[in-house]
Amino acid sequence: MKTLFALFALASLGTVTAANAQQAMDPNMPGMEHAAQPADAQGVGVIKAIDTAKGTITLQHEAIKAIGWPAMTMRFKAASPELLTAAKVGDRVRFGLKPNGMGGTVTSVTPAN
Ligand SMILES: [Cu+2]
Repeated sequence: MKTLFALFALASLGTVTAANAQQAMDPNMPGMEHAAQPADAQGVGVIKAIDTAKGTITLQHEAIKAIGWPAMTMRFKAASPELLTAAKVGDRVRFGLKPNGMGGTVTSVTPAN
């Protein structure tokens, strides 16, 4: 009887361990999903164009090391229309960016030196 109990205990222990391991590697876990989401990045660049009709801002930005982007000029979507009136073409700005593949959405624009 003692042996049977020991075997049972061992078997349940093995089951629990296997379940934990599986859960830890499940990418659909809420915690993992959050971790996989790209965080906002910060960039610095000069505004080359603003299109209030399309809601876009073109920035000649410096390299953004946090997300591995080299320096380049590109057009971004603006998160809100207010961002497009916060600065003007030719201004050097610090901007918040929600990257999405090779593009992204600018979430903030503040003057930079
Ligand atoms: Cu770019």
